[in-house]
Amino acid sequence: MSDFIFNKKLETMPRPELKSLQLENLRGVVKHAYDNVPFYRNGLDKVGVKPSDIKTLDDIQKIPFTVKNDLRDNYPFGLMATDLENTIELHASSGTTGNPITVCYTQHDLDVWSEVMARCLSMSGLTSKDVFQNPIPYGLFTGAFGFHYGGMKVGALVVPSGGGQTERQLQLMKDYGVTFVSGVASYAAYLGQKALSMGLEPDKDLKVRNGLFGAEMFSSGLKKKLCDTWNMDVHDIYGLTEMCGPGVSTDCDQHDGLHLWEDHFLLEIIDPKTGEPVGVEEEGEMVISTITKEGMPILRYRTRDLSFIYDGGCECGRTHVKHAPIKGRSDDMIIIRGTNIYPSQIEHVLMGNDAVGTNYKITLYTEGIMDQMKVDVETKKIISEAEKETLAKTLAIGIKAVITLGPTVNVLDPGSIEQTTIKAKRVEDNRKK
Ligand code: DLL
Repeated sequence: MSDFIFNKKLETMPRPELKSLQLENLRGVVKHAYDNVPFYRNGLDKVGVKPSDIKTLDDIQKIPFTVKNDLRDNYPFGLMATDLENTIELHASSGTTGNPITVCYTQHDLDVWSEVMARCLSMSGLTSKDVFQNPIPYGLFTGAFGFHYGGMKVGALVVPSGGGQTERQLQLMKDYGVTFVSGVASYAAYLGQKALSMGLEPDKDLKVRNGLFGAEMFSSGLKKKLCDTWNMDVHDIYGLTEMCGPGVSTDCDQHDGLHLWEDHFLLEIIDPKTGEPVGVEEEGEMVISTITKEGMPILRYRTRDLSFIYDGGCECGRTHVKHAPIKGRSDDMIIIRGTNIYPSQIEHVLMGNDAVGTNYKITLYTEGIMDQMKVDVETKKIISEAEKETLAKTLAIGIKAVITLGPTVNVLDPGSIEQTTIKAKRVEDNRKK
């Protein structure tokens, strides 16, 4: 397995040097935001903090948090720190409620994005020898462009196949001898399932041996299923529109935590209830600051994503901090009959079963006065009705053991649950409010 370090100097920089570079960048970005963005100037003035008060990395705690609504309230360009004239690309998240989160990049921002993506892709095995298919819709969503720029920087042959047309994607993969695939985790799973239904055996008929996926809940069970179906090494990439898009962190060949690029981002973990920092290895909400962004710097962004920071170094030689794979979003938590549940707990049970495919859906509904949960799940291969019944019982027991609540489980044939091309909608809440 290749684990080429794209930027050896910066990725393996001794920690004291890395921390001093991080502080220099933090001080620079706070001044840039204060001087150019009224939202940050007013926020800092309100708490009586001047950019010159940021003397240590811990001083970041003096800066107020930024939340999603701040971006929505300042839609579309109110948080820009440069003139639009200096920006050359715009991206936005889908924004199912309210204004879409919109970000603009200067040439410098695109250079940084390409650099961090090149690091993530190299860490996942991409080299200039690879044929790299990028099956993500090219558009406002950051996904496709981030991977594309990073792939070009590594020098791989990038196939910008875009979203959808799954059969064609597989045909191109075969024709071009594709060796590396990217994408949204659930779509990668769907590609594998579709290949099987077309009579293709991805592990034998295709040359894909490495994949880098993310953008949504990505449990270890789903990772394992992807590895097995494709006979490939699977890496996890994290990122969000507010920071740059994909490229904030990725796991190295140790597959034990994601390295976050500390020369460009600063990660804190807080207790989501109190806003206070939690200790190393303690789970909480990720708060991230961009520390080299020119166009739209974001300070202390409350991501709502739950994770924890690892203690200690990494065998791979990279010195940048590692965080655990995202457990879920604090706002993903379902409260049903007084029980708090994360969808990832259910995904974990489903993906741990060999007969189960990769697609599922959780529906919450009200029956009489009781809230209920239904889990629809596809099998990997077509099985008999009797086998489906047995599997449904096994899964219901497994789920109950984890969440203490027994859902109705419906086991369905492969391809029965609707597949979307960007992010999968895993939970539908139809409860009477
Ligand atoms: O999803 C950027 C991206 C594209 C990341 C492609 C990776 C690959 P947004 O649409 O703004 O940006 O959504 C960001 O998606 O706050 C997380 O809740 C979730 N997310 C992203 N990556 C992961 C991951 C892109 N690896 C939101 N594991 C984030 C779990 C993830 N959740």
